[in-house]
Amino acid sequence: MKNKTLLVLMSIVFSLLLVTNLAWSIVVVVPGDVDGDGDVDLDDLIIWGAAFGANPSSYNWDARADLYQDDLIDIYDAIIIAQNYGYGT
Ligand SMILES: [Ca+2]
Ligand SMILES: [Ca+2]
Repeated sequence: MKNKTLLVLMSIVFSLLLVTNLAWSIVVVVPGDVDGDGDVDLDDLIIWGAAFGANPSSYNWDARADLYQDDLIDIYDAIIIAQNYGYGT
């Protein structure tokens, strides 16, 4: 009985780890996917545009749009979107 409970608990933990890793992989595999919905389209470009010129202290800062990860939302982030535009649509 004790072993069965342990086995069930281990299965739950393993399943959670698997789901977490899959979710993380999706974010990593689609560069330019600002809103994290699995594609790179106009919605991503709109979020980038709303944050354009922002740094972390700006009112319109959106870390999701900082694809180049240099604490500035600029053309380099847009290039990543442009390079992958249409992916998954
Ligand atoms: Ca997207
Ligand atoms: Ca950036």
